[in-house]
Amino acid sequence: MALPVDNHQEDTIAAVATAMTEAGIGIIRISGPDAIAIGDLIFRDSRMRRRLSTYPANTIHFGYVIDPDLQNPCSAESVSRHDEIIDEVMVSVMKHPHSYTTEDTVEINSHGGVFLLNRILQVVLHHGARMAEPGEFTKRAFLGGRIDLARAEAVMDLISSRSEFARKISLGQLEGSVSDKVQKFRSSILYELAFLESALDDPENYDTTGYPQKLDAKLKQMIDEMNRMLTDSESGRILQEGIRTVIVGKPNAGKSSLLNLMSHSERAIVTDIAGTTRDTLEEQVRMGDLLLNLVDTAGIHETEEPVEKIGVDRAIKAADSADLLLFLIDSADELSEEDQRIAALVEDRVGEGRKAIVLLNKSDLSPQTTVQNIRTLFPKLVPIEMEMHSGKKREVLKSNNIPCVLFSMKDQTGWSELQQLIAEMFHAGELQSRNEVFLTNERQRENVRNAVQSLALVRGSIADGMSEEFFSIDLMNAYSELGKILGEQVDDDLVEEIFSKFCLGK
Ligand SMILES: Nc1nc2c(ncn2[C@@H]2O[C@H](COP(=O)(O)OP(=O)(O)OP(=O)(O)O)[C@@H](O)[C@H]2O)c(=O)[nH]1
Ligand SMILES: [Mg+2]
Repeated sequence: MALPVDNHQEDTIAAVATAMTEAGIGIIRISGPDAIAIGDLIFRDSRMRRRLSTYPANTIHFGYVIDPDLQNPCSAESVSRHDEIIDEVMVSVMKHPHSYTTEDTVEINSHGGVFLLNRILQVVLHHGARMAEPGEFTKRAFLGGRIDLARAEAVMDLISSRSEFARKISLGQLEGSVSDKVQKFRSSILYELAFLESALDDPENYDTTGYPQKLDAKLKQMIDEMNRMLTDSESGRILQEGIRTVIVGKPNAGKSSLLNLMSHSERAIVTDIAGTTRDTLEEQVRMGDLLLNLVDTAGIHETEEPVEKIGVDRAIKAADSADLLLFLIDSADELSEEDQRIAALVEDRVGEGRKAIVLLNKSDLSPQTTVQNIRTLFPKLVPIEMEMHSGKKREVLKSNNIPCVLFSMKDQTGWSELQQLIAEMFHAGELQSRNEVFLTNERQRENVRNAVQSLALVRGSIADGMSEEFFSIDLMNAYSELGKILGEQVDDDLVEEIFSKFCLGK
């Protein structure tokens, strides 16, 4: 049941591995059985000699990429005057199995630029390579048995990571954190399977008294661990993809001002006219190590005006999909029915397990709405002391897990409290410092959920007092579900689908 080792890819693939834009350097990667031969045809050393096929593995050389004159082929010693020099380059030569793909690989470091890179790629393709598909280099590393599927997926996650947290967990997975953990579960299961098999084959020499209870305890522990991985990975997912943070409030509460403040931009139009924002507006912002997908919405209020109505519907829809709601209340205005309505919506979402923070905004102006008035919206509001990272203590109000912060865009009152609350709510620091193993995608989570289910079935059989031979099938199912995370026995279609999401040249 080893990983698929199918190292005999027939064709040689090539692609530009760096971004197709004007840049200092660019890399064209060639991998496959003819990589060295193709490199040999199109590379000349500093004295215009054809030498690439003689270079030892893991070496890098200065020279030229040429468009060879096939009518007058040049030998290892001769110099052809008809070859056209395309660029001055460095080439590196790697040989099977010690390369990224496990195949013979030649990498050409040329100057950057779309035209130049394409020109070199054309020469490479013209001399026997085929254009690589997205992710095909990494797919070959997987098929060559160098990395398992979880690690291959981590490569893609690492490339697309957009925050420090995402980078850390992808790198952890690339280095094997998920694979090792999954292997550990699998060896424990395999041990039990082997024991059961032996005990059934040779009942005289294996005493199974008390075994089901022991197995049950082990399975319980394993299930707990897997469930914790699933919960952590949900928080991990939010942190990795960005916390969907939706700003809600009645018209003029300061929602667009908050989006601008958090994104350090003038992205949203801000005026003192109620109803300025009519559509939802999204902006990705970084806050410390966190990534927020911030959504500004139209002020929620009763209206018959058709465009506004659509805007309000969109605001409510956005609130439904939020991980975090920021509810802005205008303290310079009296509390209104709209605030009541939005407060009810916020409480509903929190009841469903979402997070919310109330910001009593415009605290720099003379207050029409005070904390006392807020109690009519959130009756259980009580003051709590919050220890700030700076060591200072600050008072924040809280009602049923909804903190309420005195805020102002003008003098940035409450800004550090807001930042700290968000970080705490999403356990950012805790998750990062625990160095936990994160399942980084839905495919892996699904496999773990299935494994948990199969193990729970074994526990059910134990509880029902069934005999040992009934345990094996479900144990085996859990074992193979976990194997799928590593890429064992997965369908070709799934492999295709996973790698097709990669970028070209990786
Ligand atoms: N003094 C003061 N004015 C603020 C504060 N926040 C926002 N404002 C002002 O309040 C007005 C409305 O701000 P917006 O950000 O446009 O409010 P909004 O909630 O997006 O409004 P709509 O898009 O109409 O729903 C603007 O004139 C802002 O300058 C604040 O903390 N203090
Ligand atoms: Mg607005």
